[in-house]
Amino acid sequence: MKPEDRTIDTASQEMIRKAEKENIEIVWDRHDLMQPQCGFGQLGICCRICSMGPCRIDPFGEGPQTGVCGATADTIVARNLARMIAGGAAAHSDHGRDIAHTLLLAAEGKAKEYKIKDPEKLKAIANIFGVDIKDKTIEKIAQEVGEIALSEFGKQHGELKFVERAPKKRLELWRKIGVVPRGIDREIVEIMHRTHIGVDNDYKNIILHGIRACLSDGWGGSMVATELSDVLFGTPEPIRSKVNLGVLKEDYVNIIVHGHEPTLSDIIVEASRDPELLELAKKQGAKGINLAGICCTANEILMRHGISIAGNFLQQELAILTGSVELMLVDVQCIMPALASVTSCYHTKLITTSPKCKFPGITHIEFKEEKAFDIAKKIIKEGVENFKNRNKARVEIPKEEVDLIAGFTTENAFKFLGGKYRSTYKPLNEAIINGRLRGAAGVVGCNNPNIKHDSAHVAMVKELIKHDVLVVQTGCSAIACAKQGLLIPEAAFQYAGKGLQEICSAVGIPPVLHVGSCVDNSRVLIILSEIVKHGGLGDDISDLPGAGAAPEWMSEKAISIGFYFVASGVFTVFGTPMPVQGSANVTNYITNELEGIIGGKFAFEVDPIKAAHMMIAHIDKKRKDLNLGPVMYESDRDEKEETQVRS
Ligand code: SF4
Ligand code: MSK
Repeated sequence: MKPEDRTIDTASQEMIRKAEKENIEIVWDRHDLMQPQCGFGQLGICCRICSMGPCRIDPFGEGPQTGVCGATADTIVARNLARMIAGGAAAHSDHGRDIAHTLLLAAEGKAKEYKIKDPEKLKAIANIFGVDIKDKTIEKIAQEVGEIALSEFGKQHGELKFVERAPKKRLELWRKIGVVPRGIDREIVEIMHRTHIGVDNDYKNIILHGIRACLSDGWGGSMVATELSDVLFGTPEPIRSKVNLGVLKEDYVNIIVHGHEPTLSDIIVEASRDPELLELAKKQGAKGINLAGICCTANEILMRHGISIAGNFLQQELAILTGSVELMLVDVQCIMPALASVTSCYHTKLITTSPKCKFPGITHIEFKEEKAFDIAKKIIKEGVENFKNRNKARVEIPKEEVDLIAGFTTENAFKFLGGKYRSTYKPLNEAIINGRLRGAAGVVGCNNPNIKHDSAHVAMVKELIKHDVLVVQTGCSAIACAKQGLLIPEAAFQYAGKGLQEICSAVGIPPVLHVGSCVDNSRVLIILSEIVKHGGLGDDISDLPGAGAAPEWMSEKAISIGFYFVASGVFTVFGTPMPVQGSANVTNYITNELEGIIGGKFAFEVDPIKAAHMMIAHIDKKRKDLNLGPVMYESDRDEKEETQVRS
């Protein structure tokens, strides 16, 4: 397959060619070698939960229709799906737990490099948690908030505290159907119990518990991660930066952070500016230290410090292939095991930093909050000293680097729509009500070599904004669209419908708003709740003219995110289908019946334009249900499209 068929990103195409030339195996080669991929796995009908198996159901109805224990395709598919939710919710939530732990250490003075950067947000969370802040120091409040946040993970009874932020009607519905999470860890453990051999055999019952667990991610673990990160590292504000492999610099020491957690990377930013290290870099013949990121660690330090992004998930090996990276340090999640072999083809040092993520034979410098700055400096020093080992003849850095604006949040995103001085969702609601905006959509998630890299994100988002749908993004999807220039205000003139264009030009925002990393999908839940709260668009999230999508998803975290959006009332389209189609009942349940139960449902559609139109149709239906008038300028667009077709 040609590089142009692998990715739409020209910088990535260049590096794929380099990999071919240098005979270095990368993700697309391994994906080719894996063909044909296991059909039983794709349909979700293989089970290896106990050692009477592994079992598999014959999808053609000719062979076995149950496992050795008698489990049907419905049970097997639902169990596998629930375990994927558990994996995703666990990853996000463990991230949240670590941030809460850091907050506590900072409050107790045990992690001196961390300060409370947003005391106002801390107080707001204290209020939600029921902490009396009167006459208390910020540190004392932080300590109490940290303790409560940590206790949310092990809580056995009651309800998670953040569910109170959902619209009243939504919370009542969750209570009625018994899916309000009690404790974050509890719901994840219960998935593992229910899906053990011989426990829950009712696919609907299994999925409903999956919903309880994913809500403990979105309205629990992920929300703890986002909110407490804002408290510790500062709530982002809109900020300009650059994206794509061209951000790597030929004459600088290039250091890449990759993974998800901001705890170390935030300190790495500070350490990379340390005069002693900069001096050392100069002594090595470099002009300085250039920090860039991959995946969501990148999004975290982009949002708060404007650090450039080298690329998204499928570019992690390609960054190494530039031959210009002295050091890649990784924390947790989405870190390909293949990095060990790709870095071994260059001078690049790979360093793991989390006790949860090690590679055989790879240097591990364990991160400890108590000594954060010293450890960050030690890691950067390794990179700086490695500059002399760079083989200049093998350096090839693509020129692509594109401007973007990131740093939108629940607090600031719509302040802009209301003018600079008002932090209110009213103008946004009014724009939807008067039809200048059709609605809003969240387009999030990963890359996946099953789909041409970045193509689905970009095509879908362009189609949505063309139809006056304001798009909010997180994760690798935001990076994909940033690389194509969609995250700058000027993009509105080129790609957006006239209504969205008017709004973007009036307030100077891009038509596509970057709201952060994977855990920051929790910001979207709060944005949706705020829109409901401000009125005029129904009284539940499921009433809103909105939709969600993960067009190139690949991780279990994406499944958990998808489920918590559906469980919050959002119609959500996934690109490649989830591995459920081996059970017609489970497929029908999550893509159809669930809507009658919880107000949201899934659809699977690989074609991003068709998927965008499914979202637009859903938004239009919600507009109609709300008795909203027509979308402004719709007839102009129809005319323009007709003219384009005629010419
Ligand atoms: Fe087979 Fe049942 Fe064991 Fe799964 S739990 S491996 S279906 S016997
Ligand atoms: S990093 S989970 S590939 S979005 Fe958050 Fe990207 Fe998906 Fe990882």
